[in-house]
Amino acid sequence: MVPTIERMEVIPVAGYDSMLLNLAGAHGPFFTRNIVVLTDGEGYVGVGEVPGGEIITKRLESCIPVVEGSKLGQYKNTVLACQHLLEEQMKTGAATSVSDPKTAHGQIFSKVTNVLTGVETPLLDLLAKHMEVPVAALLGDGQVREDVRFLAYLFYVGDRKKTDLPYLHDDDASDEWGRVRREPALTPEAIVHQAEAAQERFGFHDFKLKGGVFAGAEEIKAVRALKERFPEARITIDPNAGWSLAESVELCRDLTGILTYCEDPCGAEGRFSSRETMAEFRRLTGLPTATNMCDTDWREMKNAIRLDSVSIPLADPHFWTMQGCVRVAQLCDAFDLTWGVHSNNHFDISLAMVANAGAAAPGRLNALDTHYIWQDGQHLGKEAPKFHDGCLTVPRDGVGLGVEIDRAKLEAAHKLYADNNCGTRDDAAGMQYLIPGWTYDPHRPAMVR
Ligand code: GKR
Ligand code: MG
Repeated sequence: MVPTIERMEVIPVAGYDSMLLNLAGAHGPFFTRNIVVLTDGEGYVGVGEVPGGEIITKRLESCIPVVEGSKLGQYKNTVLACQHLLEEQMKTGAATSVSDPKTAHGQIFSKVTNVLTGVETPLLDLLAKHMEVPVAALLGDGQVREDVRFLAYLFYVGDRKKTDLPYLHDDDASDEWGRVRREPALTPEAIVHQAEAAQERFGFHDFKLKGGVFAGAEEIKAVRALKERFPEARITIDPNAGWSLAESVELCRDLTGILTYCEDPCGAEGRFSSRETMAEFRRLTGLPTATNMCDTDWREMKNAIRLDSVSIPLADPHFWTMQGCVRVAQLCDAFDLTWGVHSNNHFDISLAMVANAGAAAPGRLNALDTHYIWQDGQHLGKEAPKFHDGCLTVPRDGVGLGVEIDRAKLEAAHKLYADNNCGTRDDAAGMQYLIPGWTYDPHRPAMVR
């Protein structure tokens, strides 16, 4: 007998974050996510995690009547029915009072796929549990690896003591990473120290520095310092398209052998699209490019490929869906591109989603992005994820996503969300403590005012 989905719960949650700096400002003390829990008629539970914010919560809730009562074996048709419903809502503005606001980074904040991933993932988790296989075995052409490599995502960190916001501190004395991730990091030396501490705890071999904070030349000093300290590492910087094409070329043209690739150095300029400027950057510097900004759906992908703009599409399952991001990996494999993954702050469920997608992604992989190191210790599952040598393992004999939800932790994360009235991410608010009256400018590093 094929089980039926009896209950769909949509639970907005929050976790603690450090004062991480980026082009859009400073992360606040809390990050938010939406967790979806499905329970079927046999008592099996499937989970999924997608970006936070009320719009996504409401759109997920609007899918409940479609999902509840559906047969698990029909999961693809259930996702399809939700897609039709959501596309209709997008047209009419239903299930939300705001229509598609853009984030400061220019990526669409609430895509249909953000919500669909929230339906698709727990269905896949349930199905995999019934079939006694890992979710990776149900994706693409099946599981191709067990060890999935991640990178250390380094950030400049603001001084929380300059705010009266409830940032977490002194919460983890277990090692240097526990301490360093809550302290200000505003120099190349501090970034190298962060990298050392992250490597010691997690074993990473690759590093990504979030740029767009200080003047480009200053950030390139940090990149050079990282390469000097870790000569074997693959190193990248991501200013979220905050540099002009001319500036990006000026900053990066002599960095072959230092910068392995460059993520979103520049964006649209006047008559030229970001896919055009990225292609010019590639040609003029000889450096591979990665993006989570100009190649985020199939239409953008089609144009990025025709223009040869992107070497490493960062196909985050949260905006491509689980099946969709593996489809991107298959395309990368066939088209001599390198598959990677974009991230935002997240809990362990998203980490497991990315690991399972990575385990099913054929071909050459870039070490995958994750913010999880900033959240390590705040897992919602019964067991904490364990990195070894910079990798997470998705065992071939594992079951489902590999996260057994801890109801007490989930409830506490929801309480944190509700008690602090957490809404949509607003990095300008934190930044205004550091620079009074600060406003976002997509073409100027956050600290350059
Ligand atoms: O967490 O500040 C951040 C990042 O800047 C994030 O918002 C980006 O979406 O990590 C992302 C990226 O690679 O651009
Ligand atoms: Mg990026």
